[in-house]
Amino acid sequence: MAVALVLVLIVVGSVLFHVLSPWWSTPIASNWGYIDSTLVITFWITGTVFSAVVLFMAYCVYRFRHKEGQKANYEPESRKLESWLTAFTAVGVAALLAPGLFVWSQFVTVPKDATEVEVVAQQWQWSFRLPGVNGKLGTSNARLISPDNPLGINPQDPNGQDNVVVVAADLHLPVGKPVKMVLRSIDVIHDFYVPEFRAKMDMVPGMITYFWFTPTRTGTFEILCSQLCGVGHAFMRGVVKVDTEQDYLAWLQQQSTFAQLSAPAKTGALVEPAKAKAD
Ligand SMILES: [Cu+2]
Repeated sequence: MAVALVLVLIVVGSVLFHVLSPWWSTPIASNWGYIDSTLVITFWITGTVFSAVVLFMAYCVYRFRHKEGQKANYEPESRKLESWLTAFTAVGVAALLAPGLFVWSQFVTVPKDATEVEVVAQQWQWSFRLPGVNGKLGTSNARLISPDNPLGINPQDPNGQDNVVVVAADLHLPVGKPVKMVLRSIDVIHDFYVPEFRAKMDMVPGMITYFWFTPTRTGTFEILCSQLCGVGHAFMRGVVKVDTEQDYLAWLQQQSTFAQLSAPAKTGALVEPAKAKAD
């Protein structure tokens, strides 16, 4: 009797903890409401099955408790019961997986008007690269990384010259515009994660991974690394600021391009006035 009661209390406690818990998702700031819906569906299915199984256990513990002179039937096989359990489990697992597959297909199908933004991870900081006027990021290679070229941008590629380089500083994005996040790592596996965007993706050395999203509200959001990447992992934090179009352009004006960053070192000359920084 006591065991059955404990099992019932575990179910009631778990459901109450879920409903009353203060630890819930941060308010969403992207178009990925579908990811929240998928999580809610998963909670409903796993919660229902968990409650049903544990309550059934409690019922059995109580109903078939030890009684003097009572002997259990031995029934090793039940085709009917096995068919039911197989069908029920198959439907449950399909219902858990199917919504995720739909969301995943949208997550990696980038809209044509999305702007590419590159994120480069390294132990233990975040850097970013934005395209110039032609909207293209130049090619890059980890072998080209040097103190003057921290992201390894190919100096021979004309598309790379006007790329905006932001090393170990905040990333700004304009609100309401789709962005394709192109992810690279230059040492170990990291993972770009902004909880409010409901989006995360591993960054693997030697590979370029990506996802897309549209920021839906302005604000300051924290970037976390979601892969244990060494002793500084916990301090690998960054900031994304989602700005109005006007604020975003003002910020962009103050950033340096790859050509500006590499020119003084090569020629010893100042950058051209037309390309000079606003400050
Ligand atoms: Cu990391």
